[in-house]
Amino acid sequence: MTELHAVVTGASSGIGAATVRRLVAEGWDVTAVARRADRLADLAKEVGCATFTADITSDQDVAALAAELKLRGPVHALVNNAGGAVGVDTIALSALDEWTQQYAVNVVGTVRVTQALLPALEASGRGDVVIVTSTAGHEPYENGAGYVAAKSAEVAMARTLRLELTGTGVRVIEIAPGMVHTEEFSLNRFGGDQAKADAVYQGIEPLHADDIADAIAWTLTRPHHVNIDQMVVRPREQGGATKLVRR
Ligand code: 8X3
Repeated sequence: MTELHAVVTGASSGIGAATVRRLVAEGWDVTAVARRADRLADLAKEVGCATFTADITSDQDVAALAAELKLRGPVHALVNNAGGAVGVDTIALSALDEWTQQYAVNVVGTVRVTQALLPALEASGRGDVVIVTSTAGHEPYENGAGYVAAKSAEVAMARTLRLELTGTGVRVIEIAPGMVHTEEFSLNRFGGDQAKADAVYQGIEPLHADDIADAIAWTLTRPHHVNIDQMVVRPREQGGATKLVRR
């Protein structure tokens, strides 16, 4: 069998980069996609993946990605990981552009890339669409409703897509991580305030990007008649979105 080809978005750091490393280590041919070309170049040098620089909120970039991938052959897995949170205000005080931005990246961006790559995934004869959502899509919490809402929409999108693709040979797999300590997630949420970002992870062992890459790789490597619909992964000390036990 020819090598399996995976495309990973949001691959320049965090869960995306960890997933690229993990899939390459497991023998996949991987195309890493992100906005930051310099980080992609470093990752390519480190692990030997292919890269494509694209912003998933751009129709033009994603069309170019699909065209490039068409030349490279079939796509067996798309890992929709790009996304993130912005802002920690209440609904009453939150900025509308933060809502728009979070919806544009997490929801519409994921739909855009999925639409563009579906023909290649179906043509592969054994496609997988992985959607990295969040526990925020399953359980609301205060001071982050723009993210909670966007992730809830992504969860709904994954469930709908699975129904629509049943019978096509394409699996739809949702991975919903709880608290994962990555270099940038909380930093972006807190608008670049490193001290506030660091405080999120104090007194608890959070998940690490590798833990989620491990979950993604596991779901992708089940026999193809097995669809892991949804996997919720939390740190042990996070019993729920609003229940954290710190040391
Ligand atoms: C990230 C998890 O708890 O910050 O998706 O919403 S949380």
